[in-house]
Amino acid sequence: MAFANFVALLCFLTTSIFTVKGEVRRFPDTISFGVATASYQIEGAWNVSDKGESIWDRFTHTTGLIEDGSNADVACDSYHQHKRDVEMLKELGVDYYRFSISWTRILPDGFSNRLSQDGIAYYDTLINDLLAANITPYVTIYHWDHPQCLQDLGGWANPMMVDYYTDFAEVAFEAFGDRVKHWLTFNEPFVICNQWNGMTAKTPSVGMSGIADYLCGHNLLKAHAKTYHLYDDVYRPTQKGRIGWTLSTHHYEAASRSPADREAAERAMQFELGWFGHPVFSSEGDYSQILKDRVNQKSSEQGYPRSRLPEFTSEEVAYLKGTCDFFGLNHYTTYLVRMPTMALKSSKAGFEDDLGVEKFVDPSWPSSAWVKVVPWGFRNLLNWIRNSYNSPEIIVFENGFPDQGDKDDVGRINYYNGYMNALLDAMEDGCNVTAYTAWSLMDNFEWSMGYTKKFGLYHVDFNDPMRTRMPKASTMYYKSILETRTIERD
Ligand code: PNW
Repeated sequence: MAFANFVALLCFLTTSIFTVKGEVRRFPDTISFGVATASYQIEGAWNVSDKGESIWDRFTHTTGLIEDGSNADVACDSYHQHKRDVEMLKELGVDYYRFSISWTRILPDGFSNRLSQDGIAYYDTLINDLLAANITPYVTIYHWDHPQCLQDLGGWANPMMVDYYTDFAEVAFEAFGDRVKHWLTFNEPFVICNQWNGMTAKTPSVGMSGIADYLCGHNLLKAHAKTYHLYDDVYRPTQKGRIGWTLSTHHYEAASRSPADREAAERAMQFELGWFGHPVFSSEGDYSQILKDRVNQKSSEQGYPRSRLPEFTSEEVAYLKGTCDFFGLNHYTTYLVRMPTMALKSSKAGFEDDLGVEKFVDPSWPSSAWVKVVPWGFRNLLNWIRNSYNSPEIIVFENGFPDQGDKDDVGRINYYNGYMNALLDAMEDGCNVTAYTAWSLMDNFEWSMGYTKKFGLYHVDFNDPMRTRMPKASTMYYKSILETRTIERD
């Protein structure tokens, strides 16, 4: 028997002997646990007091593109029910609560010349109540929703957004930074730019994939870096907090061991996670060579005078590098990837065409809506981040499972059981994960899917004017993990 086979057999035998289904596994004391929400998805009160109109207000009210024709005018009504939200967080026993600030609630006109005292008071109360309950606030400054008036000026394609965004962030640091020590500039830059400015008609979007998406990404990276440096230079010395962002990604696994399929999987990782990850977390900085080369080559084949991916100057590369105090990650599901047998040539610009790989799923994977349950993909992804970006501290800011909202949510329990076991596996592999966040505290407005899909640990009755919240089976499951800091091996 070849030595390699012998070692493989030995590994297999040791894992089979020492890993027993049902065995109790303990999380290290260094990890903390939380849950997350986002302002537009839960707050409601879309036009109370002096709140301004946001792009999602406009989109849900005017386009008819939300699956069930709904909107988040009331949603979970957390603007009025936030005391109950804090009670639920206490019941669950979380260490922290990740929520986001609505730009138009605190800056009704989009600009920082006029603040809404009511808007600020709302977040003040929430933050104070959390701290009184010994729950640490984690604040996302921007979770997909910005003022409609700034969209009318071009949204993220307008370079002035860098300043407008930084002004907004500064108001947040000034107003809440005495108590908030954990900041995220952006939730999921990839989704913001890829879906909104590129791909679909399902979200407030300008279309023009392959152009608008890269412009958005470029401006958003600069807005992030400018805000990071502002915090670092001006606020950190006195407020002493931490700041980063959270990147979403699928895990992309090569469909076979062939070099071509491996190349395809790596390219898919570089296009999704690496688009925003490489400029900030890699030792070289800038967009990855793979992204630059592909978009450059495609652009020239299509007759563009320059790459559709804008370039950073060397000063900008240096300015962007290292602008996160941790690696924030949102993850839900996995794709298999293979290299197409024939290189596709499209005359039309497009992100997927630039990427040029085939993505598919294994039909045997359990699934619900777009989420395929593939816990090992999460483990491999965490290791990909460790290997690609010098073992950063990783904080998982979202992970969760959609269903129809049943209180007996066995599918969600199975999902968390699998993914939290995979998390522990990755930590045992050497990944430095310091916190894990379940999406979401409660059922809420699921963007273009309206209320047709639910991710909550708590059930919300959307027919009840009080938006009564009730625990589900998964509430108790997550609570017991947090209490015991253990999980059963799946
Ligand atoms: C997240 N994907 O978005 C958002 O941050 C939440 O607001 C949202 O409610 C949650 O996921 C559930 O959908 C994502 O396809 C949407 O990989 C799609 C993907 C990832 C994140």
